[in-house]
Amino acid sequence: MAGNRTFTMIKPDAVRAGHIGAILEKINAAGFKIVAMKMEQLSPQKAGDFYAVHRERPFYQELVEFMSSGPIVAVVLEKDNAVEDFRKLIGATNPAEAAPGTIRALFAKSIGENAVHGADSDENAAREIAFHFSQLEQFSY
Ligand code: IDP
Ligand code: MG
Repeated sequence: MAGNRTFTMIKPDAVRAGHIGAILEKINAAGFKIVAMKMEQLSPQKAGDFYAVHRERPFYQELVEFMSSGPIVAVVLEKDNAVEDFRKLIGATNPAEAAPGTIRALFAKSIGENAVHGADSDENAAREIAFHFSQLEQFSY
């Protein structure tokens, strides 16, 4: 039976560092199925819209500049309990606090340039998936 879905991005720091393959390998090894994927460079406008919930936070401008600074890889993942299990797989926002073996512990540079995004609820996952992918770009197999 199909599991539920979450949304991730491999962020510009990890793309620049050549970690796309290693991160996707960790994701597959943890039992997630890739059901949509694309590489793109977000405009500042699109990055700002994606992170609009953080508009009032002191790091918002820095976040928008960073997320539009180079290509990202947007990915939809399927697994039972996808959102919660993926947040466990990526670890804490700050890599200094991320559990050993998590994607951020392995690949993140700093609290801002932290290698991957992970949706934090089923509702946000659905919104973020629709933000990046049409129905035709999402697969079941
Ligand atoms: P999350 O990505 O673990 O869900 P959020 O609190 O939702 O963390 O923050 C969104 C993103 O904003 C983080 O992944 C990180 O790139 C950036 N960010 C969060 N806190 C800071 C900070 O204190 N300084 C700079 N960037 C930050
Ligand atoms: Mg978040």
